[in-house]
Amino acid sequence: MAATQEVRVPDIGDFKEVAVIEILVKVGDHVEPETSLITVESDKATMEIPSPTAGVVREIKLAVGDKVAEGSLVLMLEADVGQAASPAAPSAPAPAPASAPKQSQPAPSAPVQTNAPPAAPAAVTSMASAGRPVPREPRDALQTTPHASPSVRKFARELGVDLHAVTGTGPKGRIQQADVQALVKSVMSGASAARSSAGPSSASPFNLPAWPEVDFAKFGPIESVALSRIQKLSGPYLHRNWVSIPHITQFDEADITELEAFRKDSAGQAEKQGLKLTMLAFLVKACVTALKQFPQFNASLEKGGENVIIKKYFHIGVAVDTPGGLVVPVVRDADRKGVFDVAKELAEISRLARDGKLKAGDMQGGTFSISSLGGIGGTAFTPIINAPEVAILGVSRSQMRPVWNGREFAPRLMLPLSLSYDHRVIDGAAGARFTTYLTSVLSDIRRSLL
Ligand code: CAO
Repeated sequence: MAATQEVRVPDIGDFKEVAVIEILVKVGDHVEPETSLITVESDKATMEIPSPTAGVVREIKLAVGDKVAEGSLVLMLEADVGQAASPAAPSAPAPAPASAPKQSQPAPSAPVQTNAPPAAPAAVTSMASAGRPVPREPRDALQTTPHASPSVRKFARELGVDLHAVTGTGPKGRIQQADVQALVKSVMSGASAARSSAGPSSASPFNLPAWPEVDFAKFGPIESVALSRIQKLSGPYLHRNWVSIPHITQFDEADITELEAFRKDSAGQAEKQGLKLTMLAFLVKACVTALKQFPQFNASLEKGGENVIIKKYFHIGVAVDTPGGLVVPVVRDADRKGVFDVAKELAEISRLARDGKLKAGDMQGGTFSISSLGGIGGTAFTPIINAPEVAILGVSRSQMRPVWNGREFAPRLMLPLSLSYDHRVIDGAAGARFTTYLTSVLSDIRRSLL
């Protein structure tokens, strides 16, 4: 007849009293050697206590929340016939004998045999030798390690669920099996995809935690305002570009003291032609000069990512802020236009954009974009690349600043530039060379003639 044996907490190292946080089996369950029976947790770690042998759970001797130590009775197990019919368990918890394998020793792959040395306190020794407690990550690591028992981890692993994506509803935010199931269910029902397109939440495709659903009205008065039509249309594309392009942003400053003086000198002449000669027109021309020098910035990555398509035309997109949202009309063949023509065209496309009269074709075919916030303010920002382009120049507000010229500080008008580029196509060194060259062109616009 099968023997019922006590299963006790084995040697768990230095821990004197640890809390039972999970009971992983129930009466009647058949367990195998190494099956996890309970999970215990100290201040520093959680670990699972495995079964020493195969058998049927007859009685569970503790409850969640109980404090246990080495030797505490876990449950009564009716060992399978031919399995570990160990000698009677000690009546009181006993320390594992010196000969019993310790936590630091590797656990044997096979369960303890029935001919275990009679001197060994059966349950404890069996437990310690059949399967040492499996420590989990230290609690210190919980910032980056999800808080879950080994069995839940195993469950998540089997389903291919990254526990970082799961919100734990257990005590201290511990992830429970039901939480893993809930995430799988929401992904399968498409809820995550919906969340992903509704906001920057996205449990999919990055397995991020679900976007918090907060009842803001609980904290104060609120008003819900619909996004504009343009925001709704462009949001998913901005999101796609932001998450799928490895952006690097290179910052630099151009000394535009002379250029600004030239612009002001030419303003009268431009006015006679009925146009406003803006810094932006010069920036478009300077960028074309730099793009000719660095063709990989006037390019697109071919689908499949094997080739880069270098474009031999220069269509510069310009971000325009409109009451309805951001649009990016394109100045075509900017290399073939003089700065006055570019200024005229910029004024025209900005007006059309603000009046909502741009046609779809006006916003297509761009090879490089400029986003200028210089008229508003700021010192730098990180523009999002306008795919399938591979780079975009952000322009912030110029400022007169003291600049050391080798002999003294001189007042110079400095223009901050923020170049974001696709690191799959452009190396960091090329990014820095591009902005260095661009700033030299802006500092001495005669370079654009070379
Ligand atoms: N530094 C200092 N002053 C600047 C400047 C700069 N970099 N750029 C423009 N200014 C000045 C202009 O000289 C002008 O001054 P005056 O009125 O005294 O002549 C004033 O700021 C306003 O300029 P503007 O904005 O009307 O004209 P612009 O040519 O600089 O820009 C446009 C045109 C269409 C780019 C701009 O109106 C715009 O919409 N910018 C926003 C783009 C945007 O939203 N980008 C964000 C993308 S990321 O979400």
